[in-house]
Amino acid sequence: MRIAATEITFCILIFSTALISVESLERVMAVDKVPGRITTQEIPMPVFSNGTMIFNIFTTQIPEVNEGTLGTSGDVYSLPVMIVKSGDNVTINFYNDDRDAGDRHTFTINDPFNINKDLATGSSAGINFKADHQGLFMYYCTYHPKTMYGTMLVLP
Ligand SMILES: [Cu+2]
Repeated sequence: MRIAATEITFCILIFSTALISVESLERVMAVDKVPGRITTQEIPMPVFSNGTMIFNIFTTQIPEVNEGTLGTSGDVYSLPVMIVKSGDNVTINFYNDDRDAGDRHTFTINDPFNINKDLATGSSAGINFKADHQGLFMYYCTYHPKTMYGTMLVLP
């Protein structure tokens, strides 16, 4: 049986259409896989600020972290995120509630706020400052910076 030229052409057409479809699909998927691609959208930020924001932050520990075996402390802050508005008067009540007597912890933010409160076990302090710089700022403990940190977002 002889295959007509039109049938071959038809088969090639079907095959190439399928290839184009797969190629197009991959291209679309590749676009979505581009690393670092940023899409923007407006996200409502519920910040109930009346000009004064008060946070209570405790030292705490991730349960079952074996410092000797894992080679890291399990110390963390009870609050990893703070959101305030620019111009807010911020009060942070910081409590060193560590179970191990003698473990010091700090609440530290570098420039432009330059806060560094160093507390012994069982002590607490109130930290007051004005959120007069917008942006995202890290806070951390100088003794346990690998595990004990958080971010403060100061909205416009
Ligand atoms: Cu610490």
